[in-house]
Amino acid sequence: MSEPSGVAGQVQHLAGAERPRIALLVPCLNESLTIGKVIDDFRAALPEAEIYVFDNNSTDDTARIARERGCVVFHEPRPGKGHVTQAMFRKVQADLFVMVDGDDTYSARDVRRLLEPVQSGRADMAVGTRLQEFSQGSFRALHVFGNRVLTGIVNSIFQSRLSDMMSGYRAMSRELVCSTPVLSSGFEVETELTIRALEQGFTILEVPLAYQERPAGSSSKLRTFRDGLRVMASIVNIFRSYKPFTFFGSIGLFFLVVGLGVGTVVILDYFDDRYVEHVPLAILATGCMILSFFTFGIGILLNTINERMREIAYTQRSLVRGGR
Ligand SMILES: Nc1nc2c(ncn2[C@@H]2O[C@H](COP(=O)(O)OP(=O)(O)OP(=O)(O)O)[C@@H](O)[C@H]2O)c(=O)[nH]1
Ligand SMILES: [Mg+2]
Repeated sequence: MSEPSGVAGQVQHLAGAERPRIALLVPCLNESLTIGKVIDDFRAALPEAEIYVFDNNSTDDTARIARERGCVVFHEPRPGKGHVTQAMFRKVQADLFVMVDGDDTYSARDVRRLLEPVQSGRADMAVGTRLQEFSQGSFRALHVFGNRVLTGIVNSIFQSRLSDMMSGYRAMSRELVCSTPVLSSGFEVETELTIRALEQGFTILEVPLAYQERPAGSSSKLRTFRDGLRVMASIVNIFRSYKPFTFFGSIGLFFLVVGLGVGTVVILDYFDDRYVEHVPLAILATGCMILSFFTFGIGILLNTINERMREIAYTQRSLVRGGR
């Protein structure tokens, strides 16, 4: 993983603050069965944090229960965990952020262990990973498999060594929250957050934690195939826009290899009797070579634009570190 680019600034930032403001962010859709316990547990474990519950058109008592317990409740009209995360990043001001699901699957007892790397400046994002320790029934087998496959793809594209990219329990620095754009609308948001943080050179640290199953009567909002496909699509989109040379270069390489292979047949054909008999192959080879140059060109062009954008992002991050 890359050098902790934001850490020096973060250490300085926190050192200057008497007590960092901590925000606990809880996305909720119909979690009335568990939200009360989640709030009570986190209030006991982290009394200095302000708790924000983000509700999306819940049809049960989630919002009322949270309000009665003195939490700040925001209502987000656009459905989806991604939309809710966008609202969280826009509306809440703090020095340290902790995101946790409202379904009581993550333990409040682990919160300080999760916060510590970010608070001390060792990491910009600490992710509570679940795949080392989880109870029977807390995960559907297909989810474990899908998570491992998708995390593996991201690791190979971004040269990272993550084990659970989709965890909903994470601590983040103010700098990361202020400089990471969130554009996804649904469950692909955790993948997006992870990839964008990696791409910007933020340090991600994984903290293995326990994961327990939802209590009886509480239901998951995750739809295996639909949400799995959305995560896959968002990986492809982010890969294309953040690593354009690798993305378009791979396509260009494919056309180059096919063009050279087919072209060799055509050239040998020509040297045989000074006449090209396989005209369709000649057209195919020419087409492949043109497409290859095209895609390589697009890759180089987008890569150059990306470099410029990175320079702008770097300046913006300096501003985020400097001002409050
Ligand atoms: N506000 C809001 N919260 C949501 C929405 N979808 C899910 N959530 C919340 O996001 C958290 C994670 O959703 P879950 O359904 O538990 O998804 P998951 O943890 O990935 O999947 P499971 O392992 O099946 O629990 C829960 O607190 C949900 O209430 C949404 O559309 N709006
Ligand atoms: Mg859950």
